[in-house]
Amino acid sequence: MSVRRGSLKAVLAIVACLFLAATMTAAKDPTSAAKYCSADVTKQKLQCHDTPEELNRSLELAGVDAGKADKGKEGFRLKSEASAQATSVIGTIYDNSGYGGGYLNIVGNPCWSGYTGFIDLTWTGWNDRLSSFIGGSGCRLYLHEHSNGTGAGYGWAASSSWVGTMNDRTSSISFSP
Ligand SMILES: [Ca+2]
Repeated sequence: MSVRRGSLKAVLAIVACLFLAATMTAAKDPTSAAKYCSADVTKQKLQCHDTPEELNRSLELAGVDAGKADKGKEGFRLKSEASAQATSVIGTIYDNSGYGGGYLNIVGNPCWSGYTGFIDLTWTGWNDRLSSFIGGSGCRLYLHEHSNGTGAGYGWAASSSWVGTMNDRTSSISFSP
């Protein structure tokens, strides 16, 4: 009996160690998992994947033309959208400068038809994270320090390989033609 208890304790100790190790690894690099994301501002829907290929495959399954979705530089359309105002990628924000690292495709109404847009980054996991961005679908971007479109700002710009003082500080973004 005591042998069994001893081995049970050992197993519990190993499980505890593994859990601790996993927690510590996650704390070191919170962005290591699911680096490639897409957020639809019209539906408040977010999806993230470990590789760009997985993200594109998932978008394809959802009816998105993934052929043009790579890096999100130009708008792709949701085939399932029956309305004239199909959503497309209105901007892509990147973890690193020079459009490097993980990225978030922001999907919304295209700006070339006169629409303006806004995204609060706090629900996407991309708060205080972006270092560069590229606009899409005729959109220029304006970065805000706070989630409600206030605080310090940067823009308007169609793209920026380095956002300077707004690096890792952006909490919401406005979109405009
Ligand atoms: Ca960053």
